[in-house]
Amino acid sequence: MFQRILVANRGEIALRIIRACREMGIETVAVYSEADRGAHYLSLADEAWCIGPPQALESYLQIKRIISAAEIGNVQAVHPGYGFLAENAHFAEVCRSCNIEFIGPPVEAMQQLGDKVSAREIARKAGVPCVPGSDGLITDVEDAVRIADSIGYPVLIKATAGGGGKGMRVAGNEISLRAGLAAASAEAEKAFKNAGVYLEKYIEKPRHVEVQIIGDNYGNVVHLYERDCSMQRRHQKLIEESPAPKLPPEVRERICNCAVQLVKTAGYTNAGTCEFIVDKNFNFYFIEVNARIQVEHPVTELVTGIDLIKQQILVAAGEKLPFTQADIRHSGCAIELRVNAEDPDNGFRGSPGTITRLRLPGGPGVRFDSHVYEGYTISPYYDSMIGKLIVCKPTRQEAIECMRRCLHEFVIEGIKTTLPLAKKMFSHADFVDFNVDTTFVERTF
Ligand code: MV4
Repeated sequence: MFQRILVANRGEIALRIIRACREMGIETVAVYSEADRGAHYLSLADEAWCIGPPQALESYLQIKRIISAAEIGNVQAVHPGYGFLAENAHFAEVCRSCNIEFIGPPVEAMQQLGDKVSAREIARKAGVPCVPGSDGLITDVEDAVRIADSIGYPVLIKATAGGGGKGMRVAGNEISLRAGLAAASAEAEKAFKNAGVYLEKYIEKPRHVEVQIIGDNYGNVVHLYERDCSMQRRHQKLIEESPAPKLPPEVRERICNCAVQLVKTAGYTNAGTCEFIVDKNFNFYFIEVNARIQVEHPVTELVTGIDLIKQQILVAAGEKLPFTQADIRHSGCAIELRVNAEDPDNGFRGSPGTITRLRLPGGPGVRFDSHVYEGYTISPYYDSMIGKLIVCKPTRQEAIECMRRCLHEFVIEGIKTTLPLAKKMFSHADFVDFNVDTTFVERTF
């Protein structure tokens, strides 16, 4: 087992990893930028090293600085968290070449599944339903027109190196397809240094359902059931929950088993998420793999009782999974609300600043994962999420009532937050009845 782990991240996920390590008797080395100097979570690590100025590109994204901190800190492994370098195959390679374990999937699996076209090929090989579309990258516009004619408009042009909605364009007819291909390619080249694009039939108003999986280095892969993430705005998830409401049991079973088949075929190990879209007839289609731990992992932890961060560390240290699929029980309903320092009355623009008053909710089944405290200053340099409020109750109705009670108690002053929007979402009949899809939030609020 590792004696020391470097936490190559910041904020709530850094704190989450520090906490898991402490419970496992593993020491932690934290890294921080000038903007994060003095944050209380750093004092919970055994050591903390400044790796640069506030800009992420000069600090948290600087591979050589992270590796230097790992060397100085004399660690055996690095946990990348999510975002930053978490899905950077080169970083994983550099770690392993420096004899430092990267707590995540093998480099090859990360590369294969990180490329959306190759992920689709692996899905097809694994017998996992994919959206009808092009077999590979679009190399010739006339080909694309032929494919679009056969699958029918509207089609989605997607960047193979993209993901999470980046580099996607809808084309409603041949003219917009021709224009869209050129624009999407140029955008992809600029954003990802990879102009490759592919086509998919555009599934209108889908639900977004993702399956948590974890695999060890001995070929054991289990799923930890699904999460519905349809409540999102501009590809930023706001609410995630498990189980996915109103999903027929046999669809649930199939979608979870597809995720296991897919990652087994890819030789993927450690924690990951297979993302699907589900149409109104409950047909589901594989979209992409997120080769990292995700923001919303607590939802799964609460309904399965499994500590995903600890399992990641155990798997990276070469342990077998301590459970089989038959051991995994899903019980209750967990709902997560992301709390962002944004101003809903001003286009959700960031609202950094100092928290002058903080009153947290609590009680049975309430968890708040956050690094903030009264007097903490939210930096403008990073993601606006300041914490996640997760509730777990026997039924969805009770979970919603509990979330409403928490929102009634929750006080954050000194900055604008999305709490007022959250109160509206949890009181909206369509959300309570779960008549929602990925366009609901933008349509309704
Ligand atoms: C789609 C889709 C509909 N049809 N693909 C968005 C980012 C990535 N997670 C995959 N995404 C989607 N892929 C096809 N063929 C719908 C989504 C989607 C979405 C699209 C637009 C606006 C919000 C969305 C939220 C979740 C998924």
